[in-house]
Amino acid sequence: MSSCVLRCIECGTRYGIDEKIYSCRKCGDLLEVEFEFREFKGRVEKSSWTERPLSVWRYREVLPVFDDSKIVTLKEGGTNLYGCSNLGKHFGLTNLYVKNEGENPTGSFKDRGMTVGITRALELGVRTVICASTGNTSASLAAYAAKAGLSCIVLIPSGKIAYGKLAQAMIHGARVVQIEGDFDQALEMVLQLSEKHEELYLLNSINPFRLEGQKTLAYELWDQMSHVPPSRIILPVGNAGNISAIWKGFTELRRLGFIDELPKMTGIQAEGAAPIAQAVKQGREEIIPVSMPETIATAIRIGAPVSWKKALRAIRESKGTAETVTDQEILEAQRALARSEGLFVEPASAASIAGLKKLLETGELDRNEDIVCVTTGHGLKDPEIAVRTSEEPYRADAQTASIEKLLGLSKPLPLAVSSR
Ligand code: AN7
Repeated sequence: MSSCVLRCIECGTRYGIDEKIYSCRKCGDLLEVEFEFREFKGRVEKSSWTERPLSVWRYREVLPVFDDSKIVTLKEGGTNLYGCSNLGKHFGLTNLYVKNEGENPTGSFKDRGMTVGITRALELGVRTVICASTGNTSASLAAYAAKAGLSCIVLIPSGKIAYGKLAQAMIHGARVVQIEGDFDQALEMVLQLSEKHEELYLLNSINPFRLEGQKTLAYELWDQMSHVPPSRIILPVGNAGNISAIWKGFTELRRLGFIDELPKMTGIQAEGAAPIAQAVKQGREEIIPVSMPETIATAIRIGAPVSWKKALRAIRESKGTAETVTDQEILEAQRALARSEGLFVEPASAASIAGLKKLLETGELDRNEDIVCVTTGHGLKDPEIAVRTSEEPYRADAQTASIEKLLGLSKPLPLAVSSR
């Protein structure tokens, strides 16, 4: 590990890496981990990375962890990159890939951040971790806290969290608090609680160490694509940590001299919860929070994304864009991916595919681009939606004859007659 500091993204004030702070004391803006890359060069070798398994910790040298003995891992990262020629053909695309983050240990990309965040919690000597969540963050935090022997508190919006995620937080032993309010209110509360109570360590994506883990998606993609990053990355955006983290990963690869071209970061939001996409479309410097966010993709039902400034910078600096999609478009995309590629992703994740379709229709994408859609969470997180939006199962009594009749198998098959 090389030396690093925490740096305010707005006023540039630097803080020691061991300070337990979540925002700049001078201007209140977001912090990020900044590496001293000059002394890094020559020490980080592509070849030493390739000897290790594809995973978050393959990139150990660019992760801000100081004591290897404290690393808490459930073997996160190393998710597959699928060439999606069936769906690609359907859209008229030559190179479409899906990076399937649902393959992480708790079924979402959050695990990349939690392995680093929880390790950091151990290094700081805290006993209790806390987060607000639309579901996946709480599932991931609960699992990693369990592995680390820490106690865990999660605040979730009542009734608006997918069942699989709730089950995970509960079985891993988190203290789950359902609040009468939405995610944005829950986040506001954990921010206040962690400022007030020194013993709580906040692991939402405002915590820069979490984003350090999540940036490894960029490093992995670069490795999986023979060291040539795609021209565009499309991903769902909620609290906007992930798009910011992935962009940071790519800019670091450039600073390390490993790449020249950077991908266009393209964020997709649900129509009813799209403050960032609206700011991009309207060319505004700031977002206008959405007060009553609504979408079937509960993971991204967020009206006041904390990392909005990092995300807008990522989108603009990369010459990317942002788009909104309707719930209907999200569900159609979920089904299309499941039926053409065999990949079952949760609705929020399918927003990336729905966004791709929409950007092709509006002519904003070039059909020859190398496009990677990031699918952020597994479909089994939210089985209710899949059941509700699919054809009902047939019903039959337990008789072979009934099934033959039902499926039209009762007549003997006609003999094959050669047409030649
Ligand atoms: C499947 O779990 O915010 O833009 O509290 O679960 O980095 O917030 C989840 C977010 C995309 C958005 N896809 O990522 C939470 C939470 C899935 C998600 C996002 C989430 P960010």
